[in-house]
Amino acid sequence: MKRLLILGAGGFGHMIQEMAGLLGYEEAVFLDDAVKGADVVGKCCDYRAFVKEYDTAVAALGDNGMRLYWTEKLMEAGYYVPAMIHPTAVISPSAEIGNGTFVMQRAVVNTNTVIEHGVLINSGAVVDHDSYVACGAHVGLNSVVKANCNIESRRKVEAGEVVFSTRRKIDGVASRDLEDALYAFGFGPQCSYVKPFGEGHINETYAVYMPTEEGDEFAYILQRVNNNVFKDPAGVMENIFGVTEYLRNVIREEGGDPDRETLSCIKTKSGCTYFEDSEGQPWRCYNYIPNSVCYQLVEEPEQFYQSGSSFGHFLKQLGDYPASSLKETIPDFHNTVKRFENFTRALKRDIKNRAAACKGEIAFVLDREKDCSVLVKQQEEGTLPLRVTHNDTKLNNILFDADTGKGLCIIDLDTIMPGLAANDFGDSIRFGAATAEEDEQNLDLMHFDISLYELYVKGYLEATKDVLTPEEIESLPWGARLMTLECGMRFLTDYLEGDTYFKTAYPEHNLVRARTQFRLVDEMEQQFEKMQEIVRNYC
Ligand code: ADP
Ligand code: GN1
Ligand code: MG
Repeated sequence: MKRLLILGAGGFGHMIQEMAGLLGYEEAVFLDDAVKGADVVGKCCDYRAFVKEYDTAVAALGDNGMRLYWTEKLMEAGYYVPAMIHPTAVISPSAEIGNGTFVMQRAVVNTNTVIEHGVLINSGAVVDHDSYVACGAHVGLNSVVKANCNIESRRKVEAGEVVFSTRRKIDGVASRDLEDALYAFGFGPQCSYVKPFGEGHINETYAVYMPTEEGDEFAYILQRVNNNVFKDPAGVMENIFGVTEYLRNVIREEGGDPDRETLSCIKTKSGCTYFEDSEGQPWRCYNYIPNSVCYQLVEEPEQFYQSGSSFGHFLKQLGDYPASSLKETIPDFHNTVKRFENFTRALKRDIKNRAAACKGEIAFVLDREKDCSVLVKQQEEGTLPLRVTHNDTKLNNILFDADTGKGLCIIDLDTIMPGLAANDFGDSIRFGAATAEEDEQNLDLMHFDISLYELYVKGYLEATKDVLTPEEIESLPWGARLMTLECGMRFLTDYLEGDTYFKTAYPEHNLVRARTQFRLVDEMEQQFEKMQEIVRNYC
């Protein structure tokens, strides 16, 4: 026979007695210190004496402290102390309800919510998803505990009250905007900590760590997109969502792993491709690709071959992507002629009076005005076709597989736009076929490494020689010269304009960067025939 011993014979105790009948108990009697009656079989302090006769017991006491105290006593004494859930209550299968907790008529406990022991969820109350109700709490009649709330032990949520989720302090969060972004993408309630990540010159990148059973795990990349540079963040995100969704299918057809071989973008909880913070700045989010490495400088020559192969493969994968659907996220991004014009305008204005400090660098650029139009002209004349290109093919925009060392995933897709293959090729050479980092101050350490150039050519042409036209192949060495000149010119322009575009760490930073680029251009010019010969050897 199913029997229940109920501690507390007050009004609430009698509700539980009624509920016991609905739940199939054939007998339900009370222990109470004050109330007498036929079904009051003893005082609360006699509870141990009944454990054989009534192996199941609950503490139906309205006072939160008393209910919790007696619930724990009953458990200690060896009673089975069930959760009492009214048949009209709705409990998510993923919710957890503790021992001796009461869930009354028409209460709702939603997905992933945890209710501890000795709690009372009263009639009509709603505890929404991912909330936590600690032991001995009382969620009152018709009250609402919204998603992601934390109700403390023994707290009384009044009848009809609405409890809103309060934000936790997340380690590493120093600004309200970062916190808002974490909550917008749904990481707020669980996130362990965040920290700055990456070495890009434009956006702000954070690593987001989430708890797992094995400890904290780097799970997401959260980025504040620089809307001084990208004026149409919705367009940027539309491009990235479009391209990555397309690439997933291509990769699947190739037998690859779409979760590792392209970026996986995450929408905000309200379904947007990015979140706009209180200052109007856009934030977006990707899954972190685990077991991947990113390099600032070629460490093993093989990496640069891999890089050529990956960027070449990327161009091919997007061969049939509808280029006209892409938004031009930065107009004239690699129009070297326009970049030259911007440079001369900045020079004329010289708003920071810095021109006097960089006469040699200025002359270097002015001497090369003619070069700036070499590729632009061929594109305008139709000799070089526009393709879907990446436009920022630095070595640190590829992730390598940590186990195999092979190129794994092309990242940083903000500048995916119609462009020239030579520019993608050239930007990789500019950054990777160099013996020092872009901002090396000692120019004696900065050289163009033609053997690295050759490795890249090999990897790139192995992947693309069957799709590129002979004119495009011929244009590749010019791409290297001009992307390097253009980048140096952009750094110098920004120096003259007072460092408004690229992030800088010290006042001469952009000038230092411009100098390394011009050193590379100079060496490429000297070895240009050899560069052309190498390309011809691999096609
Ligand atoms: P930026 O525009 O600042 O260059 P990136 O998108 O290139 O920003 O990201 C900065 C760095 O973060 C990259 O160089 C890479 O190390 C890392 N990174 C970015 N996205 C991912 C990802 N999905 N998985 C792993 N690492 C990533
Ligand atoms: C910028 O964002 P990041 O660091 O990958 C710049 C590139 C430059 C590069 C120079 C949108 O790239 O064009 O070549 O710095 N990106 C943008 O290191 O301007
Ligand atoms: Mg980058």
